Amino acid sequence: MFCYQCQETAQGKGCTVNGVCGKTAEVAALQDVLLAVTKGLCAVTSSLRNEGHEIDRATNFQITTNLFTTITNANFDADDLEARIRQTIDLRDRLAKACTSPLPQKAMLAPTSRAAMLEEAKTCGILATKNEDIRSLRELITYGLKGLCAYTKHANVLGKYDDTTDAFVQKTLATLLDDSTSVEDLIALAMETGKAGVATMAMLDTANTEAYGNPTQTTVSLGVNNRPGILISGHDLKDLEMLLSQAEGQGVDVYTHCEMLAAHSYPKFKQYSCLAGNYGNAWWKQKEEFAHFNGPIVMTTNCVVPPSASYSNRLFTTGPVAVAGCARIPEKDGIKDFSKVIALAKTCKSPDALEEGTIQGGFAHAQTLALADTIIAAIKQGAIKRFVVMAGCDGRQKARSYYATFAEKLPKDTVILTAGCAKYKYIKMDLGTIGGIPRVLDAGQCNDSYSLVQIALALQKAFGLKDINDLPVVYNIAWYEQKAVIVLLALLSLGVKNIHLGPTLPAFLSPTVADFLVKTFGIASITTVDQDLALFGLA
Ligand code: FSO
Ligand code: SF4
Repeated sequence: MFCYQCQETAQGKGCTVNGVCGKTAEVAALQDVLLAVTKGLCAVTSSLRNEGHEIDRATNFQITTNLFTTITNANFDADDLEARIRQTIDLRDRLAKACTSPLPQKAMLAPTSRAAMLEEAKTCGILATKNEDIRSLRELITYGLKGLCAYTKHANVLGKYDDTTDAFVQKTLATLLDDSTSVEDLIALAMETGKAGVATMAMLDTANTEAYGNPTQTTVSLGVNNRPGILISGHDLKDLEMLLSQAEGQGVDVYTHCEMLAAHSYPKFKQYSCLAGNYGNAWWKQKEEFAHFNGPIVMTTNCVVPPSASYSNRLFTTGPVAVAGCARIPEKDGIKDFSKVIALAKTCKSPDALEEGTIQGGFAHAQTLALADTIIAAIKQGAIKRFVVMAGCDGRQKARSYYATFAEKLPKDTVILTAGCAKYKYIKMDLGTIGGIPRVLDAGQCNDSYSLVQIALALQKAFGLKDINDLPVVYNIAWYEQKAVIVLLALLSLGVKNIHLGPTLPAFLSPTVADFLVKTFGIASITTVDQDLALFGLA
């Protein structure tokens, strides 16, 4: 196997035996094949569009979900992946019958058995591209599209679609099969991917806020009650809504985990009395923390970690997530039935308390902009000197303690803007307030980084600045998996410069591609907390 799509890749180079994430070589190979046959399907859909045919939404959704399935920490189930490969080949072959243009040979891989799939993986993985710059750009684009597809899927289940972006995603994936595409063309495609990422995050923001209202400032409990509980994790708000509506009045509480924390701030979810607090910390602590939860756990998206025996019989997966041996919640006509989860919860002890106290959330664009007058006045008076965007992901590596120390050492006249699970490094610290405004403004999930852009654009307008980079904002972003890649490409497409990225730069950037990003956008890696504070003028 070879995989280097996430920040925790082995030795900062690539996982070659087993994934640091827990992915086996077999699962890695099947993910490579799934990606390859999905690109083939995209070559067919793109040719059909060129020939004037329409592609139906079920096909777009299959492609979107396939990409989401191969994201880090989503799918560890070889049988599920094999089934998806078969479905994709069937769909491709059915559609290809109507296609009159010649299709590249690489688009038509057709392994028919598990063994043939594993054999095929040897020819269609990352290292099949020999030129390291082409490989680097192909992977940068692929990872950006994986992140984009994750956000598309969330919007789709809430009834929002963007056929233009779906067509772009498919044409781009098909282009990645074409060996005549130059480095320059691929760089342009990476930038286009960023633009498509902005459109997708805007669509998801509309989907979420139309369905559940605009998040408002909210205090979330970290403690537990004495009723049995269900823990729900991942990013899928539609799954949460279905679970809450089915669990209400059943004598059980529903707790959020990791990225699902953001749900507490939506008006619609506040109406459910069974929605209790947030349990635990960022995804990478789940093995230790889920053992103490005592009740069922539902993973709606990444990040799932292969479970230990102490709770694997309480772990349920759904959507793109799958773990071999764990129960799955299927979907039928848009509905998911959580009755087995609720029934199991009723037989379980209430959760063991991990911590007490509360945290604050809900500072997506509408809530933060409702405070715009106070914020602008504080900037003018010098009470707020700088905003520091610390969005992104958390992870296992010890080097990430940098972000806790960085947040702690920031001058008291700075405000942290955050989104994503990166916040777990500092959201529980008491960093105080400025004129009543918390010094950590949490916009929500990683996709809600879109809110941070909206806030920056509103401040740019309020201060009459020509360039978004003239704002008193610094970007110190932590990345882990591929949703962070689309957020990064989206920020670049909006012209944001000098983003610092850590704890390490992506292994998939070749020296030439890294150099391009450094020279064009001023991207830099982190150093030490003190050096970086000095560099940002925050010492
Ligand atoms: Fe975190 Fe995982 Fe939201 Fe990621 S839970 S790491 S960037 O999936 O998507 O922030
Ligand atoms: Fe390794 Fe990350 Fe790939 Fe898992 S997702 S195999 S940890 S690079």
